[in-house]
Amino acid sequence: MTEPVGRLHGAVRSATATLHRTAARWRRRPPRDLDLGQVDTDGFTMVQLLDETDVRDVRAVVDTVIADNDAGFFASPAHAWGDEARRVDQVLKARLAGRLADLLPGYEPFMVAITSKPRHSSQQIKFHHDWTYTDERRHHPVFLWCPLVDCTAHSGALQVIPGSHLWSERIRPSRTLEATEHLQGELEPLAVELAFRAGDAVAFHPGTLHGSEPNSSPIDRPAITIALAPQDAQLVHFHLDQGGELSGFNVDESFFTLNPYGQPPAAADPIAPWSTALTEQDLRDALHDGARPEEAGR
Ligand SMILES: O=C(O)CCC(=O)C(=O)O
Repeated sequence: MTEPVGRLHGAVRSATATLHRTAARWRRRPPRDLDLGQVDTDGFTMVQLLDETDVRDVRAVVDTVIADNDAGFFASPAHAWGDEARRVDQVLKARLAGRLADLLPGYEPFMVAITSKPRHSSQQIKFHHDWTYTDERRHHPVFLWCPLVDCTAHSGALQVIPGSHLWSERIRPSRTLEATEHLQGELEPLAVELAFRAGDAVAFHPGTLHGSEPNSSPIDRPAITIALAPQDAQLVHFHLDQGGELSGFNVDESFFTLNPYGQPPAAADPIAPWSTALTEQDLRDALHDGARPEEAGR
């Protein structure tokens, strides 16, 4: 077995073990402390992020935005970048600063986003990665997806694919067609369904594949995503254009709420990409090499 494939099998075995451990733990609330080691090995972990007062205050801010947006799925800044997305980002960063500093000392939130899936929404969010936000050869961000109501897969809770952050070290740029677009049938059986109480969060590596099912419940499912990076990490953005050219830029945190979503910055310091962009073939290779559920003993 080659070294990367061995590493992949190891990650899948470790994630499977975590799955069994975590499944038992989900009957209780997850811990208030974040197990960063588990994010490194398995790509995700659960954490009790917000208390009841936090949930109420965050919900009040989120409701001002989603009240006017009753589409089957609404994400800010992805569907509504600009001043409103920036306001929400700034207000929630300020409101949650204390809790985030306790949870992840040495990290700084660089984006707070809203994802809302109303009741009886048939909208599925296909499995995908998030972008590359820092030089992951040195350090990586941590994402926190936190629903503001209790939810399960049936009501649109996020699902993750354990260990998938280790499938490739290539850059994940903004692009027109996700590398995962044609692989949904292979990815879905690998996903873990998570159950959340309002204020619980899944902390994950942005390279961990994730998605969500329709919200078949009679209850709206508002959620926030908080992206944090080590304080000394330079934020970056990569874009793959229609011609297949990959460009890289140094950006600051305002880029993620103000810039038109998925577009390269109009003016920013260019940087040289340290790899080519992740491809569908990379993911097919990883799936072939050992991420199949039967090989993980599931
Ligand atoms: O909130 C959801 O249902 C999906 C969120 C998501 O996948 C994302 O923000 O990348």
